[in-house]
Amino acid sequence: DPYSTDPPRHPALKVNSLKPFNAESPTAILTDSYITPSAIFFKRNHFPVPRVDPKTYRLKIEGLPGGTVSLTLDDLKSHFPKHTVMATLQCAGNRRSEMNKVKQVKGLNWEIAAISNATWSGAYLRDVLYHYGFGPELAAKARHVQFEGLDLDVTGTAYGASIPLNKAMSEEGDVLLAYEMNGEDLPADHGFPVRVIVPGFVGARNVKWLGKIIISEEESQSHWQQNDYKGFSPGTDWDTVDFKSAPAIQELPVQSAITNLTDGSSIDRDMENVTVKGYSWSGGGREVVRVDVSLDGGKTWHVAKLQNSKEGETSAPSPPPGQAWAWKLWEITIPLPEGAQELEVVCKAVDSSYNTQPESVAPIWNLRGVLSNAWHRVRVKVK
Ligand code: MTE
Ligand code: MO
Repeated sequence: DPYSTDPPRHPALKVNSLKPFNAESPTAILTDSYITPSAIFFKRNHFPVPRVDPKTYRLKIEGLPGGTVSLTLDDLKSHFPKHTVMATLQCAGNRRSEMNKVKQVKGLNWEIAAISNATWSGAYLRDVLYHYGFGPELAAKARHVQFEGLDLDVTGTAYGASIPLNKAMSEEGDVLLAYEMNGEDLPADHGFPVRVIVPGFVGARNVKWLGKIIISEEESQSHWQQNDYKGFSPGTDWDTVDFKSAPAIQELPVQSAITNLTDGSSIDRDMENVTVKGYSWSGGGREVVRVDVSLDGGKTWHVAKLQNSKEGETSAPSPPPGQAWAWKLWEITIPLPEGAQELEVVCKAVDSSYNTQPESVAPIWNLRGVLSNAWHRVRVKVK
């Protein structure tokens, strides 16, 4: 069994598939902490977890003027300043289950918790590339930075992805070669010893167990860059889809969901107020500036209170524009409408570009069930 060396996992995780291991965070406690503890951070693996010996680990970089570079873990830790970035990761398929209710899609049936928030520490990718000779000549020619994992499919092909060169080299991009998560060595499930963190980008580009970096004119030719993780029209089906016709998903659209109420549950009629809690986040470093909550399916709205820092801390100042990498948790207490038999609780977020979430799932349905970010709706009975 190639999975026999997978690490132990926290029993509270909501398992979606065991081999490979895919699990979402337990929704009820997801938003209890602003920084998700690593043990309950969602996990998305395509293959068995490669067990990497940190002593013999080498990170190779191809495409630099001086030829291939090979770094040890110690080189990465001792030659480059250590930076810490707080960033939310979200899988492209988060909330796919809602698309499945419209019409069957292909993929893991994620509910709302294929998203989590952590601090990541390591060297800036740009520092490393400049150190090994990245210069104007290469900048004029290269367009992409490819990443390959040390995890392999049955044919021996590595998990791979790429990002645009300008994201990798930008001073505002904050792309990290991370060796720590929440102040400790990366856990095996999250990429030990090194993963790339591409803040504001879809989870799939945050390659774990990083073995190789390639600076190139071409995007990664991997399955996950070319034939997966792309969005299509609701009218496109598996007979007509042309994966070449759509760009790879990189930045994700604005998102929010309700975490403390579940569909079909009930609340006590004698309660004066209803408290609603959840998370909100947008891709590309766009800051969530507002979350609207409704108890009547969207007829009337209330503005939730946003939290952008650790429990017990006063609210953190907004990051510079375009660098809001971490989610905002939100909460609101609303008087229970008199005589209501049922509530349709809804949330929607607005980001700093005034993008907001679509009202319903059907018009954004796509065959892979990605980019599922319609208003989140939860029906609750009043008893
Ligand atoms: N990197 C490697 N090497 N192998 C993988 O299977 N999965 C990707 C990405 N990086 C993956 C990978 C996907 S689709 C997601 S959503 C994130 O890792 C999940 O990161 P996490 O498991 O740390 O939450
Ligand atoms: Mo993902």
